[in-house]
Amino acid sequence: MADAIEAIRNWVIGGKRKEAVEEARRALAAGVDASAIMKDGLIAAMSEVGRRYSSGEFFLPQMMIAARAMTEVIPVLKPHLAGEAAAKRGKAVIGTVAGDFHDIGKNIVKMMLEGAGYDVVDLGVDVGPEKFVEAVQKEAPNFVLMSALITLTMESMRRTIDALDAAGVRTGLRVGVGGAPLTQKFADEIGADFYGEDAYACVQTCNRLLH
Ligand code: B12
Repeated sequence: MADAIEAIRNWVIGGKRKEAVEEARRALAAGVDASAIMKDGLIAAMSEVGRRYSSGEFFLPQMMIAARAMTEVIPVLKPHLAGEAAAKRGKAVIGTVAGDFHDIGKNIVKMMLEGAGYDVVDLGVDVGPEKFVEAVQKEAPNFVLMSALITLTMESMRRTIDALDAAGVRTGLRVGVGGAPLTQKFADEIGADFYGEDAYACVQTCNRLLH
């Protein structure tokens, strides 16, 4: 079981998408838990890729092919992660903030929320404050969820929260933030309602806040 997860992790790090997908299918068929593949296989692979990029062992093309391999394994896991499709719970608007094109984490959060019964309106990547405000006015969601992976783009979260406040749409709306460089401290500083370390924490917090 640990071997299968390690193999998936290594295929993803090496950008071998066909092998990663096949290994994931085999592991699932053998009864390996999909969330363990997600956490210890895929997410761990991306941490290692980030480490190698920082240390100069990897360059952008290697980071890109690893990301593509990860993106292809996710749909294989999806049916096994969705769990009990609960009755519709609430609505969330989600996006990666302005200046930032990383969307793997955001897509996982979206997938987990949908699996837990939420309607999720996905604004995509590079989403500016105005677009978040417009979406809130149009969709009347329970949650606005913002993702950022680059330290510099975290400031877009603050601008978006300020814009939501200025537009007077914050009542009854909970703003959640996440992404690898985020911290609870930063979330508090910018006036977010919550920070989530991972997609599981995000779903749990949304469930708690709705009740
Ligand atoms: C894959 C990757 C890429 C891919 C992105 C593919 C894609 N479609 O997303 C590619 C190769 C395209 C890329 C490009 C770039 N990247 Co990049 N990338 C990464 C890498 C290796 C992994 C990110 C990832 O997908 N992680 C896996 C996911 C699952 O984790 P996650 O996003 O954190 O999400 C989880 C949680 O954080 C949480 N979460 C996420 N969002 C939310 C939202 C809410 C509301 C909540 C509650 C929770 C939550 O739940 C998720 C699942 O559990 C990171 C390294 C790292 N360690 O993060 C660098 C990294 C983020 N990239 C970096 C850089 C510099 C870049 C580039 C600028 C490189 C360049 N020179 O062009 C460009 C950015 C262009 C842009 N403007 O966006 C730097 C950022 C440095 C910094 N301090 O700001 C990093 C840290 C690499 C490094 N070590 O230097 N990148």
